[in-house]
Amino acid sequence: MKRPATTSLFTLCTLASVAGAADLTLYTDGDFQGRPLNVVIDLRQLGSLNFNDRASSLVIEKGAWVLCTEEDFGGSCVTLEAGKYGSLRELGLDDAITSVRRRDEVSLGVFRDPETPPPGN
Ligand SMILES: [Ca+2]
Repeated sequence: MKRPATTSLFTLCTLASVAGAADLTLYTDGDFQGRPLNVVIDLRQLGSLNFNDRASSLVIEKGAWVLCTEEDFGGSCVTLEAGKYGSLRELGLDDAITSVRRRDEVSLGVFRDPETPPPGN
């Protein structure tokens, strides 16, 4: 895909403006309405944030997130890529999300095959 050089400044500005923004935002109502919850780290219990079984729409800014119906990433889970999801009904997740985590482990400078057990075990 070709990208004109003139967009690079725009891209930089856009990146700067969203720096510190959430990677995942949950909304209590459909179409990004209601109370938002900004998520930047894995959350084992949305209930602790008064958000258990409440999310009805969401936006993923960065990465892919796994959304689960039970605590500790249990129950049935759905993985969503970056994008906007105005309704979670078709995914069977409307008012059902209880925990969320990133699909890909965030690692700083360490890359390993996911099939390889971590060293030291
Ligand atoms: Ca809801």
